[in-house]
Amino acid sequence: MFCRQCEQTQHHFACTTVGVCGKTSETSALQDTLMEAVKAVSLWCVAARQIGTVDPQLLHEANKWTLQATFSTLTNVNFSDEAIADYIRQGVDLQQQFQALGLSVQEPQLANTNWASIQDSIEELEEYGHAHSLPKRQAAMGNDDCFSLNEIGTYGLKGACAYAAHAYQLLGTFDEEIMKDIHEVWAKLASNEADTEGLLQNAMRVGEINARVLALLDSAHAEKLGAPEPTPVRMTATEGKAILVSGHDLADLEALLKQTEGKGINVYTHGEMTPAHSYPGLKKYPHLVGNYGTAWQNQKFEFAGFPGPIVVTTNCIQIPRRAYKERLYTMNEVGVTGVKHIGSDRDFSPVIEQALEMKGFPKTVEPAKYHTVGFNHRAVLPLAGKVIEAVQSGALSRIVLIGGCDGTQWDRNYFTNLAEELPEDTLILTLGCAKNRVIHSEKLLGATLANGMPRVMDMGQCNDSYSAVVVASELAKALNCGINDLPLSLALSHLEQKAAAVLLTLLSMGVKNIRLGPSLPAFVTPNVLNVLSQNYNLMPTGDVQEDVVSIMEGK
Ligand code: FS2
Ligand code: SF4
Repeated sequence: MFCRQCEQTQHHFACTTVGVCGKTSETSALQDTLMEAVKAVSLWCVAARQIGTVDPQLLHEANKWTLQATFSTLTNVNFSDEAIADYIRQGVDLQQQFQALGLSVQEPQLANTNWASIQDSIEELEEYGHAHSLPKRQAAMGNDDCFSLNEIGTYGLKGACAYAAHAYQLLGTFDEEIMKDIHEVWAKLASNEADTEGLLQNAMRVGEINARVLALLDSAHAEKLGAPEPTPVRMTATEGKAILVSGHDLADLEALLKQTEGKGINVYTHGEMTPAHSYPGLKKYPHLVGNYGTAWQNQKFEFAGFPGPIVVTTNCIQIPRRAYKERLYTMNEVGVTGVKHIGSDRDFSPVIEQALEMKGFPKTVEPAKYHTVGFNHRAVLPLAGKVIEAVQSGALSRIVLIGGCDGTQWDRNYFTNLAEELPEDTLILTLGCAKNRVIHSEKLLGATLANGMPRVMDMGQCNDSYSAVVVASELAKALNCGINDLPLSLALSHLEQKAAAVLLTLLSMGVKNIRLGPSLPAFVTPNVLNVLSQNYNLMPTGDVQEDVVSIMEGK
């Protein structure tokens, strides 16, 4: 195997024997095969749209499959060989339906791969992946810098597909323009052509596509569940039977809340699900009692200690311990061999039954602890006047956005230390799992600015990154300046491919001076990094004290 798609990759080089995430060489090879199938189907979709007369149902199925199959290959999503092989088989079926239309495609060799001959045996599907592993594709391109640009586009587009899959979950429909663009970019990434300029533009196009996907997701959330509003979330246990929900998918949580109504079961959020409490359509359920635990990387201990079943709707899942495997349920693109999977009908009966059989929490923890979520752009923008006044009067020196992923590495403490060392007249916005590096800080708990505004405002899941884009753009408009002239600094903690998509979105908007850490991606070559530093002043996180000084100087 050779996988380096995430920040935790072995020795910051690549996972070559087994993934740091637990992914086996077999699963990795199957995922390589699946990604080749995604590119092949994308080539057919591009050709089909060009003639414009293809059965809309076939395109709908291809859209859905593209997003879900791609999402299954993100870090910490699917460890089940059977599930990955099923996605490949569905892709073969789609490819055959397109082939039957007699279209002509851009990369005939890939699009016409005779998958049908290998699809019956999982070993052969795996063999195909080994034969098309990353080093082999890199050698075929023959230019490491171009391949690095291809990987940047690939991982960013994986993230964008995951966000688009979330939007589909909520809306049940696709934005055809977005899907057309996604398929065109996959088709471009299918090529071995060492086209530096084209691949760089392609990476920026991924960022631009992802901006539209995030906007769609943002409006889908608000349309279905109401505009998020600042809401204190109980972070301690309440006596009674319990179900824990992790991942990002709010439609799944809503379905579970409906099915558990009046059953005497309390529902808790975990990890990226915490911001769910800010949506009127979810917080109206009194049995959504609070949040349990912290970020995804602590799940092996936290899930083991939870006295009820656990549902993981999307990333990030870890290969479970025996201590809770029997009461773990996956959904959507998530999969682990031997773990029960809730189907697309969202029938939570087995989860509810198991929760009723278990004891739940023996008593309510007092005094309770709370954390406020819900500073979505809809809640922050009304404060813009106050923020601008504070900036102009000198009461607020700088806004620092700390966003992205969390993970196990000790050096992610950088983000906690940064937040704690920033002067007291700075406003800290958090987004994604990275919030966990800030919200548990005793030093920052309850801190306010001189004008009474909270010093730390959490804007939501990484899925809500659009909020940061809106707030920055609107503040720039109000102050009549460019985004890079705002008293705003960004520190991004990256791990997986959704973070790559968000980073490309910010770069495609021309945002400069982003600090990226705790280490730089293994797939960025020194030459490509030079280009990104020259064009965007993208820089690695460094020494906290020195970074605080630079940030406060606007560098
Ligand atoms: Fe966190 Fe993991 Fe949200 Fe990432 S739950 S690191 O995949 O998607 O952020
Ligand atoms: Fe390694 Fe990350 Fe790939 Fe898992 S997803 S195998 S940790 S690089």
